[in-house]
Amino acid sequence: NSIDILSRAKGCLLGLTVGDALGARFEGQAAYWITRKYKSPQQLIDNPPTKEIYYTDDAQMMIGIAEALCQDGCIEEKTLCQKFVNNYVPSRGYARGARKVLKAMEKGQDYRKIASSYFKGGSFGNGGAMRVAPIGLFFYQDLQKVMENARLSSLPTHTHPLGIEGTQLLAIAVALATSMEKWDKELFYEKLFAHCQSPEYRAQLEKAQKLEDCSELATVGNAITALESVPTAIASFALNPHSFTDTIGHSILIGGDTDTVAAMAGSISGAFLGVEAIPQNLLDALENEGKGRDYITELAEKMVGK
Ligand code: 8NA
Ligand code: MG
Ligand code: MG
Ligand code: MG
Repeated sequence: NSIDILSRAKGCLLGLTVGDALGARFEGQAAYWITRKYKSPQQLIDNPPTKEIYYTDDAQMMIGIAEALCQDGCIEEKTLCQKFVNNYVPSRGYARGARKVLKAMEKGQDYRKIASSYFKGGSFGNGGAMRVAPIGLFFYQDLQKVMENARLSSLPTHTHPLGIEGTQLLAIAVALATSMEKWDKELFYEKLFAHCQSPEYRAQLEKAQKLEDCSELATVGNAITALESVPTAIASFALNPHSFTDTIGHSILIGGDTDTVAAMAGSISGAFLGVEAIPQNLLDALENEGKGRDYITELAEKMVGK
């Protein structure tokens, strides 16, 4: 029952988008409030809080990366920034550093300078990682290319080493999920550790690997920083490798940066399980006008040459 690459590509991009769109309804809330109403992932996925769900900056910037890859076959900074700017709609919800950098890009100013100085040492927010999935998908057969293109995709906005490394690790997780036929937890983490550079991420991945139950997921973090969200998304997938519902559901039930953790986890899960694993009611609820469900589906087809 091997899953073909087209289904994985759609699963990856749409998995990210529905994770973002459902998670966005809960962004910034405490787990306590969310779990008062939703007792399980299944309950949450079966009863989305609104009839339609709309994606945020996470999927909007992912679309830019996918478009840039379709155009150039690799990450060219100029193309990528053009795509980010063309797609930029502030009302989708961008963090403050990201807004500054995108504004500078839009005006043709030195965005690199702003990106590296707005926060000391550059941003280590999860904005590089939240959008990177298409790179893991596109280069899944060559992990060196995944690392290099993920780094390049981070640099226009996220220049802090912890921001870049989080972006690379999420891309590697997507690439591994895309190529995996059978779930192998040991191999999955082994390959992630092989691409890990800092003691900070090593410690976080060790914590993630040791988790035995989703009730402990929040201990890895649910924050807006890459270090406290990328390993969480990876863990949510690795704890629920056979269920898209449980992967994004648990990512949301822990509260905090729910749209982003669910987007990242959803992209990994969708790449492993294929689009058929995404609950139909969520796909039906996803916005479809403009660059919505159908457009993202076409992007996935283009990315794998179908
Ligand atoms: P970013 O680069 O502004 O970083 C996000 C946040 O991380 C910053 O606002 C800071 O609080 C913190 N941060 C990053 N680097 C540093 C540093 N060197 N020193 C101190 N603090 C730092 O933006 P981003 O693109 O990384 O953010 C991604 C997040 O923004 C995602 O959660 C995404 O969903 C979105 N977001 C949107 C809203 C909204 O308005 N709806 C709210 C939160 C997050
Ligand atoms: Mg968002
Ligand atoms: Mg289930
Ligand atoms: Mg977020």
